Amino acid sequence: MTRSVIVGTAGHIDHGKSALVRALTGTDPDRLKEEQARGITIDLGFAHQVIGGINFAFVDVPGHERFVKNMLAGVGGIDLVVLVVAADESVMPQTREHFDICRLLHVPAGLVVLTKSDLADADTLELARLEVRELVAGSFLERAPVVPVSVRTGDGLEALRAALVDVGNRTASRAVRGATRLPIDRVFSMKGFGTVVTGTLVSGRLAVDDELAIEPGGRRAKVRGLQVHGEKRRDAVAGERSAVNLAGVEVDEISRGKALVAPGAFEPTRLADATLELLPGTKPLKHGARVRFHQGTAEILGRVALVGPLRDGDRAAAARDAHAAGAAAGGGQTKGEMPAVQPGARAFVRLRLEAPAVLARGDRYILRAYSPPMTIAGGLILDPKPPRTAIRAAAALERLKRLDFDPVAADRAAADARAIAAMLDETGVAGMPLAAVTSRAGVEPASVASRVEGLVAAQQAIRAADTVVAAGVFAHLKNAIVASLGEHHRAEPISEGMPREALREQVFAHGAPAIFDLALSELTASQSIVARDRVALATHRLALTPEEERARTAIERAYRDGGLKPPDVSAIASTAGVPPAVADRILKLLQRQKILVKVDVLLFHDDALSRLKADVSALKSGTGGAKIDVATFKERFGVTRKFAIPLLEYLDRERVTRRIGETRVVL
Ligand SMILES: Nc1nc2c(ncn2[C@@H]2O[C@H](COP(=O)(O)OP(=O)(O)OP(=O)(O)O)[C@@H](O)[C@H]2O)c(=O)[nH]1
Ligand SMILES: [Mg+2]
Repeated sequence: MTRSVIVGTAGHIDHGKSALVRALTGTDPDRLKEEQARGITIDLGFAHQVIGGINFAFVDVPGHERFVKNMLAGVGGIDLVVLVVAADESVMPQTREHFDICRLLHVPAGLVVLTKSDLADADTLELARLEVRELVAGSFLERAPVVPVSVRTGDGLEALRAALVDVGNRTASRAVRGATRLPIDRVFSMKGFGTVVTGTLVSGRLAVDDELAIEPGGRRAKVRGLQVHGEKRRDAVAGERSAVNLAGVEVDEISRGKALVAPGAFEPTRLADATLELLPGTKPLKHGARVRFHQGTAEILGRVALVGPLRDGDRAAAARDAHAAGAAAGGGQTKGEMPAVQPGARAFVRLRLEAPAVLARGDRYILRAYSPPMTIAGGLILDPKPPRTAIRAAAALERLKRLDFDPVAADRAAADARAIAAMLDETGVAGMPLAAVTSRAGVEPASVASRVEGLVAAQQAIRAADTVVAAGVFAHLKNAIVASLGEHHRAEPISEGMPREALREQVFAHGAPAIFDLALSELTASQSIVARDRVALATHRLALTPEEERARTAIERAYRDGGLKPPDVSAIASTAGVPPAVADRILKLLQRQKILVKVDVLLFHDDALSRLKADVSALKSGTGGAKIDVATFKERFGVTRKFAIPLLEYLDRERVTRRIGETRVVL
């Protein structure tokens, strides 16, 4: 299969981005009438071309400062940026802004094209080259090729193709094993097909007939057809721009900013904890500032709450500012200890969004000021479902330091394990379903099991069925079971133990049943408890008071003596001289111990019933024959009809007899 590389253009308005895409692909990415009339790009444009064996998909973005929002929707999924700088104008405001966005989003690779080289003399070209070098110094583009090109004369196009292939060959492929996720950048209706969405498949794979979800909203949709680069396909993998024909949704139910995802893999969220890097040359970012949050193809309004500095150096800058702000306010008190992030500084923040976003740990995002909407910051999502705890506390900062990580590090296992462990500590008895380990902890579905196994082996977590809990929670649960049983035995010494469900309700009502069952079986294996219908401490022995002991003897004797004509339950208390409450307890105990057996509404001594079964069975070989009816039964066992009917039915149930019409056959 040909390798796919997604190339985004970037750069100031009118610097020749669209003209360059057209020269490379033969397709004019400006497809809107208004774009063609005004000669500017307004929305994203797309084109593709195989060059040097690589399938390049171009996402052409607008340079106009008013359309940075659209640029942001296009830049999210790119592998490689072509930073376009007109040789005759050199570096301009949106050259810087687009470059900052690429840097903050950690676009992995790129190159610089000095366009309109035909309009610049050698000195002007050299000046532009110097300014570009200065701009990208110390960044991911520091060593990138800088290629002068003229689409007018065709000069440099061959060199550009060679540079694209060279850089393209070195880009890493995307997370094919990740959960399926396609941020939607276009939605339209196609005659005869219905709803089509397009976007870059940023992780996972897609295939015809897949059942997917559109988030936020949870709308289910089925993939009816698929195209990659204008070619019909059965499936698409991460890193490919795809057009997906969906069954089951209308065009007006979807819009740019939503995402097509594997059901359950991404839980939409309005709250996220993240790192933040404020661009130098911006204003300090105040706690609570209203911002425009951009991730994937979505733009969502929200506010930034500051948790704390990322480094001690950042703290110093913050403290100086707090001091200065206090002095400026006439020496008055400043609220909180960290009123603002300083330009160029980094911090841990909590993002509070005004609408739900589809986020995963490890996502990069961009912030623009609310007004005027300039790009001011970017960062990395650390936790897309943080607990709603206080954020200005030292513990909150410690927590985020524990969650901080490098998403492109070659070995993510350690960071993943740290994150899962931290999240398990917070989820407590509820634990995490394995599916949440993907969305919240940002672990690829294929790696979830091994990450969790690692934590289990390190005795940090316990897994049962599809739930993981912290090892501490599990140890606590086992202690609570033992403590509850101890208390139960003290309070009710003649109970054999607690019913399982009652015990679970008491010690683990909000926990996963599988975890509770695992605790019971571990405690059973270590011979601490005995768990049947009822759960008891292994050391538990029934302890009757002398009064209860007397009652037990009296009641048992009454039933034994009664045989098939047992005493009346209500009469028993008075005849045996036992208080009704005690009699009641003892009757229940004797039934639990299976010394008394309930037949219909009557109680019989087990001995009497055993004897009856033996006697009836014996009829088969005796002279009376193998048949018995109610009258013979009454006579033979000396019981009235009141007892005869339930007893015969009992014998049927016990398979000693079988009823045929009015008589019974002894089996
Ligand atoms: N002489 C010359 N003109 C060029 C060259 N490349 C582009 N142009 C012209 O520059 C103008 C702007 O080109 P576009 O490709 O639309 O610029 P853009 O960067 O896409 O602009 P926006 O998308 O609006 O940001 C057009 O009139 C092009 O014909 C070039 O190499 N030489
Ligand atoms: Mg353009």
